[in-house]
Amino acid sequence: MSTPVRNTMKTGRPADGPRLWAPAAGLVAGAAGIAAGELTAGLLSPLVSPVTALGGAVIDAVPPGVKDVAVQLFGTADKVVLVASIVLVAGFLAALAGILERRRPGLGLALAGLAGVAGLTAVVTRAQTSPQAALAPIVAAAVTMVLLRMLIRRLDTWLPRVAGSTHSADTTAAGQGRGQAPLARRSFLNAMTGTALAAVVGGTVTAIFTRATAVAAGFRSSLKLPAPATPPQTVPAGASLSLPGISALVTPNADFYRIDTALTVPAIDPPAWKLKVTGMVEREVQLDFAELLAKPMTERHITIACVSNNVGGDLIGNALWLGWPVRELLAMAGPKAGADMVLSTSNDGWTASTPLEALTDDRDALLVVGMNGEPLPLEHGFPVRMIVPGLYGFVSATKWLTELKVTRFADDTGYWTTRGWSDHGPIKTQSRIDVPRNGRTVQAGKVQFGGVAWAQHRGVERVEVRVNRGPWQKAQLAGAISTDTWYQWQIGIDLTAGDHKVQVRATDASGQPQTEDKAPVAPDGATGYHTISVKVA
Ligand SMILES: Nc1nc2c(c(=O)[nH]1)N[C@H]1C(S)=C(S)[C@@H](COP(=O)(O)O)O[C@H]1N2
Ligand SMILES: [Mo]
Repeated sequence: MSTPVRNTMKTGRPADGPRLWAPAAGLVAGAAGIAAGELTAGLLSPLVSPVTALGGAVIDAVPPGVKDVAVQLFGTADKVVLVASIVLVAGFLAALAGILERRRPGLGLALAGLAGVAGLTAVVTRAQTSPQAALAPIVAAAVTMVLLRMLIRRLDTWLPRVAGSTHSADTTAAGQGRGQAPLARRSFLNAMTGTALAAVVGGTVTAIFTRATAVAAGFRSSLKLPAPATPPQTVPAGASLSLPGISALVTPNADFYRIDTALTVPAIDPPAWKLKVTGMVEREVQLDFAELLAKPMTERHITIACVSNNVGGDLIGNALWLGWPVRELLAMAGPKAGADMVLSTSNDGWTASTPLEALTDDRDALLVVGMNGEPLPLEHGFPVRMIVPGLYGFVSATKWLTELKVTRFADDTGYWTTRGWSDHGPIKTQSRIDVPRNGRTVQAGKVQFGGVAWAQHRGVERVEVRVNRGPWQKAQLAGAISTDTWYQWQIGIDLTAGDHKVQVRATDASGQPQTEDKAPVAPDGATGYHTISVKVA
């Protein structure tokens, strides 16, 4: 019993001999947490990770004067300096969390939680953010907290904590701890090694993952889109109705639905990109990115939709696409007689079968490089994708496009067709009620209903609404940008108190109304009327 007491007198508290273990535990826990968060972001939202979001937030917050000084001081290394500073601050906070957690269980966790909230705030306020991007800072904070708690608990077992600064009070506890010291020590050190290893492995995998994305993102942000060579498409003044809650006529990139089979967003450097036209052609043609950008571009609003869009669903969006008509490229190659399909291939191997005719007729099937005035976002197919008016995405909208093979439906099959979906995919006439939302309670009197309707490349002639299967009432149909886009519609209907079922249907320009028969999304698109319930109070 005398040894620990003597130690106490000589060197201070026995428990804090290796004072550095607590901050070290904080550091490895924080590193592993950040690695987990960055890896999550690498998988789900490569454009917005907690670290890059915090960096972006710092850049935005710094006054221009300071920015100039930083650029002058560090030159092009300014970003490296910024990331290094973030790592330093994070390291300091993690070490501090270790110390605090050792002092008082929960205190270090609170600090880690606060850092997580800061990361979350940075992530959700970035322009390129997405709902799934919010997961990364949450994962980072949660992993840090769990590991920190675990490590400090083991440290406490090995070297029991000392309350306050009085030495004698803890002698007994320290003595007890020393009884199990070798075991407890090994348990702590093993956990430290394991955590540090996880952090290194996670960090390395993330770095490999995100490097290519960062390069592609860099090319994208420095890309200057060519101006369209054809006159801009006019948007009629009446195309946008001023009904609160109705879908925007043009969907912002950040809100545009995303559907693909890519676990990670393919990262392509434009200088390395090539598009090949192969198969049943007079001559194979190759096009690189610079050549494509030099072609006369067309800019068109086109509403694309996913075949998996349920009636009333939101897997549909309207954007302004900038691109070169596919028919021009196919004309260079010269499709041979007998060909009836173009199998387009993505950089990641995904394929779509598009009727040759849809790519050679006068519709605006485009090799797209721009979306709503910006270079194509990475997740929407950067640097080049295909957009074809009137066809579901699975048979036309190939992202990260690399090859067009002119072929025959009899000889080749697209990715989803081999999995039970149709080989052709014209978009079915559909309509959707945006306001009021399903299940809402509204005031008795005139209730405003509104939404969107589409029959791409055919056009919508009429939209009607009915209440409780009563007579169809004609809605006001907004002017269209073109038949290739959706239309907004609106109608005011007098409703009395009670529960009401409200339905909408569209009729295309050929006079064909959409069918009431319900069909599932597979194999070629859902049918039926979008039906909502409203409670009138
Ligand atoms: N390379 C590739 N392109 C693809 C897909 C895919 O899985 N991989 N999915 C298609 C489907 S099913 C649809 S609906 C559209 C969606 O395009 P978006 O994500 O830009 O909205 O992309 C199409 N292009
Ligand atoms: Mo789709």
